[in-house]
Amino acid sequence: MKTIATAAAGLAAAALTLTLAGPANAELYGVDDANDSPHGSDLYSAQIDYKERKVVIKTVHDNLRRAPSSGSGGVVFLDTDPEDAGPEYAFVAGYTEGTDYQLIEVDAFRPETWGEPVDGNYDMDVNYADDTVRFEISRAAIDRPDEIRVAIRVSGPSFASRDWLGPEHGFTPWIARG
Ligand SMILES: [Ca+2]
Ligand SMILES: [Ca+2]
Ligand SMILES: [Ca+2]
Repeated sequence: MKTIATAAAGLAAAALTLTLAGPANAELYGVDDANDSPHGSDLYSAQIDYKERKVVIKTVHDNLRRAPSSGSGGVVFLDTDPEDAGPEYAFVAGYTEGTDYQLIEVDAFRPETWGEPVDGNYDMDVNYADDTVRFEISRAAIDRPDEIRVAIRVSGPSFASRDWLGPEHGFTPWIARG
């Protein structure tokens, strides 16, 4: 599984979906993003793996640094309910040393709609050597959806450094639970 995941991340194709054999039958979705931001947070690719009990998201960036002055951070929006327009949750995080992260309930992309922190298990790790960020969100924390889709926005300190995965407010296809 590790081999397949690594191969998926390395492909230059715009998007691909792999259905892995095995009892878990996990669906792993990988997508690349252009070198389209001048900032070190520039998103290069994302991989979403909806496992049986958790969602694992891994993002690859240009150059992540520990220094808070680099200002790198991002928001992973989770759409868990197709009946209700827009995302239901947002994982809001700083990617520099000493910054925090939080999974919150949202009604839309606009921060004015962002609500309370979620009561549940989630975690984030930044790897500065690999320039990657790994998110883990327990399925229970997001009300156990059958499918999810994800939109990701990263940025540095300035608005000009904002970089979306694909188009602005663009979601991945729906990804079924493994
Ligand atoms: Ca990018
Ligand atoms: Ca929704
Ligand atoms: Ca982009």
